[in-house]
Amino acid sequence: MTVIPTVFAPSKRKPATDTFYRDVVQGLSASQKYLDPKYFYDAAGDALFQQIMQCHEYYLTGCEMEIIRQQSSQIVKALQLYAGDFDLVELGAGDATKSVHLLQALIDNGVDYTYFPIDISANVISQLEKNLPAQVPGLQLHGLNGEYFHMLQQANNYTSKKKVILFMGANIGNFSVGAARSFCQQLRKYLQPGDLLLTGFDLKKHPQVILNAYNDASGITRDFNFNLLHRINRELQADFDVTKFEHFPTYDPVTGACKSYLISLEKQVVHIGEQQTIHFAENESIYMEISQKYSLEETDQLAAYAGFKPVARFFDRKHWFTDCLWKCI
Ligand code: AVJ
Repeated sequence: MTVIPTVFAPSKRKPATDTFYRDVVQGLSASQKYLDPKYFYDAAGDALFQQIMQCHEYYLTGCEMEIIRQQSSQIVKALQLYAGDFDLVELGAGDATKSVHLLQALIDNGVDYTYFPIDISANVISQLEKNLPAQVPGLQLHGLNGEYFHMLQQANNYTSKKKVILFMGANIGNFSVGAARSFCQQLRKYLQPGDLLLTGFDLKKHPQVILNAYNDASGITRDFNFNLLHRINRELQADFDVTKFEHFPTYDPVTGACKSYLISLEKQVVHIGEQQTIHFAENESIYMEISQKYSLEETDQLAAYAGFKPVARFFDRKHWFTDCLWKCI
């Protein structure tokens, strides 16, 4: 008879929950506690983020929407000029509310392309495959569900055309400047000379405008941050009491780093499952998220560092946001 030691017994957790658990425990055991903002986006977090995008303080979505709607024909011209014949790949497509305008403009201009939306959420990809062809008649679409770089490689099985990569919504802001450099450098390795990248950057502006965007009066951004604690309670059997934490956004106008923290309002203990006990001192912080803001020079420096050449820039009327078009060199 074989005795299987318990340590080798198959885990009852799903692998996704396993990584979530490990990341949360690692983050909350660090001397500066942190959580990874990618975990904001469960079903409740997705809904809260939709609400954030509707908040009047959260100007980013409106600014980029203005760019894509008002300047889609200029963007199409630039893509044709710099790429010629291409396919379109979108990193983190979401519900593609902004991209549809560009997709439509490309079709209106007779561009023959396939749209490859990449998203980590299987739900997002199946929704896009269901809804987009009706919204944009004539669209050729091939959804890719998985990690950005893995799916970029997959895309090569379906196209040998030049690629235009969309990375919109200021998602690059969720990287520190150093991490953004590594990300762009790695992205460049999956591309060929002549491929294009259109990236959305939130620009440096009056500090109060930025701070308000992450501290809306109705408290939706606060709830968006608290939701991650609720998610940890639900999925990892933890016992966070969100009333004992305060949402604390900060903005440094020199570095452009907009960082959000949750502050423990008292000395307290939080359990995660049966194994983990996390101690909080009064006023101790959890670093939740960075939303990095850039100057135009800083976007150019990032391009140069990672092997891209800036070829065009598109702005909203207020110049609060920019979509930068870079060419792989
Ligand atoms: C989705 C990363 C662009 O940083 O502005 C919005 C996320 N966090 N409000 C951002 C977010 C709080 C957003 N990004």
